[in-house]
Amino acid sequence: MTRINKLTCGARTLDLSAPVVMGILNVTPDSFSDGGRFTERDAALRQAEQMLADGAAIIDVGGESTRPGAAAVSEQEELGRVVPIVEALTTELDALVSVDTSTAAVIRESAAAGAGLINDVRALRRPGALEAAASSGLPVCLMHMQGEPGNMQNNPIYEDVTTEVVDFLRERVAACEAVGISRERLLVDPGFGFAKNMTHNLVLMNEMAALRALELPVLIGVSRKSLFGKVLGREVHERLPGSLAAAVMCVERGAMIVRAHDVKETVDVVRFAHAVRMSHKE
Ligand code: 9MG
Repeated sequence: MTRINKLTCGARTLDLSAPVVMGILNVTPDSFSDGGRFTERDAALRQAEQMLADGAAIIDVGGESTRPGAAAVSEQEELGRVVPIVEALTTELDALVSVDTSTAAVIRESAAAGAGLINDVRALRRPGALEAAASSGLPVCLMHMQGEPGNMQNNPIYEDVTTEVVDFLRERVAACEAVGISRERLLVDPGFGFAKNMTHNLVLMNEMAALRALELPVLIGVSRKSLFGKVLGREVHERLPGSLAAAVMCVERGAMIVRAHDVKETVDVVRFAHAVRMSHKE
């Protein structure tokens, strides 16, 4: 199997010779304490600066909440939230920015503003998204999800969750290749917490090494997810230990990018898990 060690992300390069952490920067109205675009921009810059100092290799900017039941956002609103922040992070912090979006116009305008990666929880299934991603020239992370964030937790059903996730991702990789997005530009993500109950998430995590069959870098997101509420009975603010344990298990099973809120702690556990994986008898 050929391992991809470097990803060209627009003007920047992402080194994937060891696993890295992607810091989460939500720019939804409830993400910062007070309103007003100037304050939001400033707060976003400060938060991103801290995540970079803590060791994040990528900052993932999202303007549409993907939580179950979250309100839909218009294209104009998403553009207004995301694009100025992408521009600020790339020009003022020289950051490698990924954009968490499914919207064709946001993909296009974020790429023009300097984004380096598209992170799509809908795996480019919205109208125009495949074509927008193709013409952006950027790498794309394709995530597995059944349904939409609004209805995805309404009794998701799988016969074999891992096989179905791998088959879905294989089909989306083929759809990308059909519009000219080469495999060198693709990453895959099993979509923990998206249309999966507690057992689906646990089984998928245990069997995650099956994604290696796709021969593409794997990104995962587990940070503070409701899985830790279900398995451990923890509230959102108490989920760091569970999130770190899951990050380690995913790196052991081959994940190369870990999406996280708590960057400093996640960088440490990812580095340690990688050191163990790479160790050999002298
Ligand atoms: C935006 N977003 C929220 N959770 C995510 C996850 O698990 N993976 C990816 N790629 N994006 C996510």
